[in-house]
Amino acid sequence: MAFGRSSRRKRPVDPVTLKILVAGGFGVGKTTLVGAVSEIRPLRTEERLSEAGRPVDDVVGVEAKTTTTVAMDFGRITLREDLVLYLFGTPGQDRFWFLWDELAQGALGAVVLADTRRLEDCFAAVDYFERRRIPFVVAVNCFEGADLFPVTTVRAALDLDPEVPVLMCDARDRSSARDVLVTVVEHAVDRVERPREPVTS
Ligand SMILES: Nc1nc2c(ncn2[C@@H]2O[C@H](COP(=O)(O)OP(=O)(O)OP(=O)(O)O)[C@@H](O)[C@H]2O)c(=O)[nH]1
Ligand SMILES: [Mg+2]
Repeated sequence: MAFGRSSRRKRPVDPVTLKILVAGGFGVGKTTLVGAVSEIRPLRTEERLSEAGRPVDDVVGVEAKTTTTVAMDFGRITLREDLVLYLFGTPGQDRFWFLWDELAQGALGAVVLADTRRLEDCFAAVDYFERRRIPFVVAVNCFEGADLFPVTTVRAALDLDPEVPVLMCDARDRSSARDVLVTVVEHAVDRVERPREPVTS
């Protein structure tokens, strides 16, 4: 892109704002990721996991977890002076599925966080974005003690289309989480520029 003389002068720009969803199964690190990258104090809607909730809250693999998201997480990150992302973390538990359509409205793209110890927990999120044609990337949150499978294995297990990016991340680490978000934006922009062939039934 050619920059004219006027564009070299420093002046405030109105940034483009994009909405990105951070989705995935229960306890996979969605709230953690939004909190790690957000430059504003993230809005959280955490409730304590109670004994009463044990039968419905499957905490296998995340036994240390004491709270769960009941509505959404919200955060913001400025990727560039002219590009700001609004991040919406979904609740992970099935009983909050009714909130997803509301949260997904207007989203440019999504991150599906996955934990290789419970990979099947992200099937529903992958399905959801595939059906609605919302571009998404799969980010494997590398918990300690979890087997590190190669990207090709994760891709095959989730039966992903070849163009869906899969990457490893640490949801607690700001730069790692930021890399995931950059990948989503790049992938979504790529999809807008090169739309897929319509599915024939
Ligand atoms: N070891 C390790 N722990 C993590 C990582 N990411 C998150 N955690 C921990 O895992 C637990 C779950 O994290 P959350 O961010 O609450 O998960 P969530 O996906 O928002 O959970 P729900 O909203 O209940 O579905 C917390 O105790 C985090 O501290 C990680 O990369 N490594
Ligand atoms: Mg959460």
